[in-house]
Amino acid sequence: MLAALMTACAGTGNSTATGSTAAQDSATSSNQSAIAFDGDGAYALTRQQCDFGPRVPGTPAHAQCADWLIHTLKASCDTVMLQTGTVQTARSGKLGIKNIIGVINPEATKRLLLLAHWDTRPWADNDPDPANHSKPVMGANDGASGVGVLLQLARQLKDTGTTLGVDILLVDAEDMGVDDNEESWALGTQYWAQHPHVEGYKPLFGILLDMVGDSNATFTREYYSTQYAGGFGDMVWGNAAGSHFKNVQGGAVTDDHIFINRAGIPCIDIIDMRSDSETGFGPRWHTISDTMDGIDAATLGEVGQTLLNVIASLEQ
Ligand code: 1BN
Ligand code: ZN
Repeated sequence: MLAALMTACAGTGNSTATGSTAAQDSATSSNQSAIAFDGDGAYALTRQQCDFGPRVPGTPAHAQCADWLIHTLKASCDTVMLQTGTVQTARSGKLGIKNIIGVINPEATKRLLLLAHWDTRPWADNDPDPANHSKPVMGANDGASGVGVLLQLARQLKDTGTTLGVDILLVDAEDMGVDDNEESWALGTQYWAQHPHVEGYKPLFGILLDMVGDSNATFTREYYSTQYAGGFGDMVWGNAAGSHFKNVQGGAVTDDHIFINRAGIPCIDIIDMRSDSETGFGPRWHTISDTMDGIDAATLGEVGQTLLNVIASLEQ
């Protein structure tokens, strides 16, 4: 089921951004946008999600946060859609999911897909204390951070206007997976890939944000992103804003972008991976410590600024 919920507030004109190149798949030069991304705004939007509590699918906090996400996107996007569906989880049977899509400039043929998962993991099964393994993760970083950046970005694009078509896809049920079962992850994205919100949907490429808020984040080049969409990765890292971005090859992760790529849309993952940790991620990953205490507005700011730079580059 797909419902167009609201039409409001078209883009208001040309961006004030300046930049150098416009190549879609091979540009590596930096393109500093004239628009400054507001990391504090993204921080506040990340906190607002956490204020609902863990957003575990099927819980009241999840339903309340969905309503808030739709409401918040409506203020910035031309159209907001709610996609509902049913998926099969590895551990807890069938599950109703909600994917939320904010569309900016629906008439534009040149489009960019930006996505993040908004659900949180039901089990903090990487917590150092086994007594916490059945507790839910707050998901300040793993969930809310990527969404916070995208909500703030949409807000700023509404203010400045853009000629680019931008689709913000907030996917559900990314984090219900189990070890050694790739298909048990990214259930909302797998559903969307089978039922895209627009028939024949074909953006230039996609950018997934996952765990983009930690003060010690390192954004290296994720393996599958390079395999499927390396040229777009060159472009994004060529526009990267700040020291958390490292233009070196990093590890591989089973994340939403895999299923977007399999659907024929090149997609990269901006994700905080740590080569020096056993899990491959930061110490708060899938623990009860993934709270706002670990979130840094400056890191969110670098990621948002990078997206604004990419958008300015594509507008040329
Ligand atoms: C990312 C954040 N992921 C889950 N939370 C994806 C993932 C899947 C990471 C399998 C490790 C293993
Ligand atoms: Zn997770």
